[in-house]
Amino acid sequence: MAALPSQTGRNGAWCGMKADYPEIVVLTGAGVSAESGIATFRGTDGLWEGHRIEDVASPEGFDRKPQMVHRFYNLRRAALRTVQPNAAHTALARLEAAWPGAFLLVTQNVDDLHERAGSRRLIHMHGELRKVRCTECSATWPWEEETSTHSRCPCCGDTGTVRPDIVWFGEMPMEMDRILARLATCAIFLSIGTSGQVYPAAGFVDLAARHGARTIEVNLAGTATSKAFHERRSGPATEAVPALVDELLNAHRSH
Ligand code: BJW
Repeated sequence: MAALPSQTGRNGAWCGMKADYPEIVVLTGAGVSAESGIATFRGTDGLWEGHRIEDVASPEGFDRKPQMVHRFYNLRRAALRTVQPNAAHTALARLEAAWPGAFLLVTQNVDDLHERAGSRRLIHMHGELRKVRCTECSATWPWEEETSTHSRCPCCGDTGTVRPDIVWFGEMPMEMDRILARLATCAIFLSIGTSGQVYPAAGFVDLAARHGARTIEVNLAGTATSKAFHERRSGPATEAVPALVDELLNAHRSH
């Protein structure tokens, strides 16, 4: 296994230490939940759970066939109840709890496995399966039941229908200002289980590196953005992430 960043960085004893308490930003994608049994997006057949991704993950797809999109997300919301966080989710929660510096977990995932593992400082940049948004007033609501074209916003009554609180293609991801600010100040940027094919998340590594962060990718395979990282760890997230977290915490303790 490659050693943790030991090169002298522009700001500290080991690259990745901009301050006394180095700040970490972690980006996760579908690969972190794959071993919990949630399908990733980009398989070899170009279909995602039997659907073309643009049919179920775009505002145009929802306008064309709202009932189909509701059904698709209802199934995924129900499936969430059958899965559990895995060792990668747990390790990231452990890192957050033990790390003395600032920490932010940015997930592209719409499942709630990070929260269930104990993560608290996180942003769901592509939304959440267990929430809906009113098409009228944009209020968001926790939602456990099935949704349909007949579901109504609790505050708009008869006028407001609901849609999944999910960021579809062409829509602005959530909390971008906060994410960009943290990418500019972090000392360590970890990217775990994402193919690097969807922007703006795929561009985070460049932003973090440009601001001086040490960047590390964890993935089963090479990705569209692998070359942009200082370091790569190959392997399943349930093995590679706990090992990396141990290294980070040990490196910190020995300072
Ligand atoms: C493992 C593993 C294991 C497996 N262990 N690893 C042309 C050029 C550039 C950009 C664009 C373009 N045309 C359009 C765009 C923009 C567009 C985009 O990026 N399109 C690309 C397809 C080209 N992006 C957008 O529209 C975004 N909005 C936007 O850009 O707004 C404008 C703007 C923003 C900011 C600043 C300025 C302007 C919105 C994107 C919304 C994405 N939504 C989705 C669906 C919603 C969620 C849902 O319904 O579930 O989000 S798409 C889908 O892809 C989902 C994911 O979050 C996202 C990323 O996928 P992810 O997580 O990387 O999964 P996979 O399957 O791709 O990869 C899994 C990885 O895990 C693989 O690498 C495996 O090897 C690995 N793995 N098992 C470790 N056990």
